[in-house]
Amino acid sequence: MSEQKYGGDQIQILEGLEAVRKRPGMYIGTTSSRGLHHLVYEIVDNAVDEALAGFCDTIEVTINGDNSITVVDNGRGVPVDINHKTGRPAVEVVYTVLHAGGKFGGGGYKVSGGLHGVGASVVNALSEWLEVNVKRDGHIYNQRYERGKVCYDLKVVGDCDVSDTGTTVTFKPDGLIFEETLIYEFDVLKHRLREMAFLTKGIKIILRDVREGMEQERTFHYEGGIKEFVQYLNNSKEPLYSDIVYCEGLKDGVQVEVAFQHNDGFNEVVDSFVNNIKTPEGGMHLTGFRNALTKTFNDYAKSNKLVKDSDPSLSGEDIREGLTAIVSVKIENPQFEGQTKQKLGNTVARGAVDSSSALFTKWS
Ligand code: 0RA
Repeated sequence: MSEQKYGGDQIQILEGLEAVRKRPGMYIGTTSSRGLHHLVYEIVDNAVDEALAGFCDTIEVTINGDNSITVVDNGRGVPVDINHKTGRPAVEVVYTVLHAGGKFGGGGYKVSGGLHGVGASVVNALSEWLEVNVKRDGHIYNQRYERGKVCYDLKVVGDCDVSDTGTTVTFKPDGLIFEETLIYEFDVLKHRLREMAFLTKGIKIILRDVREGMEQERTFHYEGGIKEFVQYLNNSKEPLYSDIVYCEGLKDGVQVEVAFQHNDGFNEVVDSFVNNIKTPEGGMHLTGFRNALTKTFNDYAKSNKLVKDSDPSLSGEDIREGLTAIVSVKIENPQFEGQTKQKLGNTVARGAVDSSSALFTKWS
């Protein structure tokens, strides 16, 4: 274990991660199989943020033989320079300080869901061990942590081409925390990683299982983003028209994307996301979409004389019969610190509400 001498800052840091180990549920919801899988999404989220910032296009996720997970991205690499507030390398701060989100470099376009920057340290706290390798400036840097504690100072373990950059994180979830199971399920990861790829057009996410007898690999890459998501959801259905309707807009720092297509069935399948997180309870971003859709169809029908002015309006339910739609809202740089995920989600959703309703009203 660590030979390191800890100053005041370091002691505070360890207490921070100790809090995560004492009450893991507060940070990842549950320590069941669901929580175990959640760790992967947190690490992938950080790479997705790097992709949204425009610096990364490929993320590889591997389930290793010992049920540890490796996530590789080809972004800029987590910064390794000294963070002046703590006197430690930025990468160490990212993995060992609970509220390191969006603090380094600044100006990052961070919208992906999850714990917004604290995710990496939460995963570290809940892992028996975690190792990070950063390729940056022609060097390969490495550091290892055990149950959140630094094992040795960040060190250079090799060289690489200056153009070769990225971050590799390998972690083994802690059996002291995840008492139900430590076994990863390929299909569970597959489902969420595919969703992440649909929601982040252009990104390539590769999922690989190298456990003996379970070897398999899937690649998710959708240039059409949520348009392809709708196509996928309508795959086994009979669409009423061949084009998938798609629109996007940016207003007040909120990016809104909508894709939809009707099929000949009766069911309405409308999934909504805020910062890549599904919002099954809906919210005003969904209400805004529904109202806009109803108004647009009615206005079109009237102005093209498809219905008489004296006819009653088509109801929302009529218009949504057989509708498959994805509504995805992304909010830039929400400034949250040390808040629980639920509070964060609520605040994000509230922000989305105001801006996206206004936007939808304008479109319709
Ligand atoms: C440059 C600056 C910042 C982060 C990164 C690169 C970066 C972070 C991660 C995490 C996983 N992969 C990554 N690749 C690059 C700082 C940006 C900020 O803190 O807002």
